[in-house]
Amino acid sequence: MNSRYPPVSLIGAPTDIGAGHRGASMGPEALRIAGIGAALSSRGVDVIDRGDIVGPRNPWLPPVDGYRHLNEVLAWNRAVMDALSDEFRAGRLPILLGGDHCLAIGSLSAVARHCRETGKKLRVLWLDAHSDFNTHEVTPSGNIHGMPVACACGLGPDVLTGLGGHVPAMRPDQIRQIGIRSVDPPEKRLIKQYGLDVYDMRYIDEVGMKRTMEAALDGVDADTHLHVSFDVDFLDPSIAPGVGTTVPGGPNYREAQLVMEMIADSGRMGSLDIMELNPALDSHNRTAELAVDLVESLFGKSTLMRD
Ligand code: 4U7
Ligand code: MN
Ligand code: MN
Ligand code: MN
Repeated sequence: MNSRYPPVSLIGAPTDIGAGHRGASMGPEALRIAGIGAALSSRGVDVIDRGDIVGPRNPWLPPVDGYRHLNEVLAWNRAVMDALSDEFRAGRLPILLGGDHCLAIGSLSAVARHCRETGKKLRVLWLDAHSDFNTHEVTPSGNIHGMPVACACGLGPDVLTGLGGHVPAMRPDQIRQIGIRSVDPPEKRLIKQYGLDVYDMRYIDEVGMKRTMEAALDGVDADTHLHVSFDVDFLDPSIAPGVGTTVPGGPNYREAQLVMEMIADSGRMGSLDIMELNPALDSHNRTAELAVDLVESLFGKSTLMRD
């Protein structure tokens, strides 16, 4: 067994309850079929698949007061938060297999609570084409997968912002967003108001991925819990077509690999979300296979000859 990593638990959350397209509910199974469990075992990681969380079906209704499916989103996120909290208490590293990105409300709530309980510092790396900082007042869609970061910062309905028992769950300065290239205009104003640290694609183009990641990981030390929330639409759609909300101009394979390798080098990743994979829009499961390949890099598979 690879002693560099704590034992890992895979937790499936098969729902598209917060998304604007159906199909992310099939994400967990596609990641399993792409071999996520075996890939981790082959890295020497001790891994258990806990199976799938159960929650309400998707009634596919229009938004009410700027929220689509708020009650169902709450039920799923409660279950996600409880499942992750159990893993943290058992000293394990949970990997949440989404499912759409609204479920990060539950994972961020659990991670924040875990850090409060253990006194660890929290750093969230948000790998996404989108900032997910919308509120019910400004959302163009009502889809709650566009709101999890705002909820974590205390901006959203009380039932979601209070999920982990502390509002806000975290401060904006604990979050670094990477790969951003689609932000709605009022969302942009909120991000500036809250002072979120955003490494957008323009920044990455100008500065390069290496220096971007050095900046995003700056200050991460032995006392830090690093949570990685990986929205698969972070990747350029030419390599990752299997997502509902593609945005051109994302990181290519080598840039994405470098992101994962540098996170691995930090040695501090304590939890991971793999979100928004939509097998209904994929071809031959290649986006799932790419996600699994990148997870191997996150767990230390290196392209370096120097190590
Ligand atoms: B994802 C959007 F309007 N901003 O709020 C919205 F562009 O989890 C998209 O990052 C949100 O994939 C995308 O609906 C949410 C839209
Ligand atoms: Mn996204
Ligand atoms: Mn997202
Ligand atoms: Mn999406």
